[in-house]
Amino acid sequence: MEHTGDISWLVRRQQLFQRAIVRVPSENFAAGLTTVSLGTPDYGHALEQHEAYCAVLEQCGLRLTRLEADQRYPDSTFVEDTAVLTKRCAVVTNPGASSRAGEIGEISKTLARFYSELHSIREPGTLDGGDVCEAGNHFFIGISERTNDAGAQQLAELLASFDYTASLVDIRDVDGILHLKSGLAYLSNNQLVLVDELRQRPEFDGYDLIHVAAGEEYAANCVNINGRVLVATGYPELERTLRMAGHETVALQMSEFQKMDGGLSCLSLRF
Ligand code: CIR
Repeated sequence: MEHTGDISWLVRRQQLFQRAIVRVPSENFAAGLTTVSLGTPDYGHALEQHEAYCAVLEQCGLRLTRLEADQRYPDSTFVEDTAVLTKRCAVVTNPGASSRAGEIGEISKTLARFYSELHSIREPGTLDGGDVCEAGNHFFIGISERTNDAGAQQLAELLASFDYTASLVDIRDVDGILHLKSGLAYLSNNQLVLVDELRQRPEFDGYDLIHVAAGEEYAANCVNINGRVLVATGYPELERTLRMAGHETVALQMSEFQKMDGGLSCLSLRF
């Protein structure tokens, strides 16, 4: 087939991503929430790193919807937390941090352009997209400081109505991870990347597990986009392991987002 730049035929065959929504960091990005003590992010560097991230998404074949920076919500560049996107439906979340609740307004409007099946998580449920790990037709939903039981149950029921399965993974006793996907990623072909503290969990039995070495935990939040695995720069063990498992990797500088508890997946909504 002649290459025209249109990859929709490939998407249909391989269930790949066509689009992503991103939001430029706002000038007051450093005023967002964080649990780590890695210093104050530099806004200029954050913009550069965000731009490099967007460029890689485009190189992976995605068409981007770039939302403007929104000063009202310093964490709003972490768009992943505001929705869960699947091939069959989209679910707007109810973010667990009150300072982030208003982020869903513009995301809902944006998603309405692309999805006819658009649903929402409602009070008393709270849910952050960072707690939802899609693994083919199955979804792992983390119960965390942000996602409560009610939110996780609502999502599991919504997903079931679209013929997806889900299992809940309580991570409230796992140190050092804000969201489930801070320590877990699904790549493809039954492969899960995960930090040591999650490796004994029965929920992951039956998957091929790729372990993240001690000291490289931040890199567990990697993303497979149309056959390329994006990983944070500076974690050579994981990159080597991924390559040995047959993956092409692309390393991206994430230092400024890491200072605000954000990883690679958090910066986009892919669909
Ligand atoms: C927050 O605490 O909500 C942001 N500073 C970081 C969110 C990271 N999002 C993610 O892991 N999905």
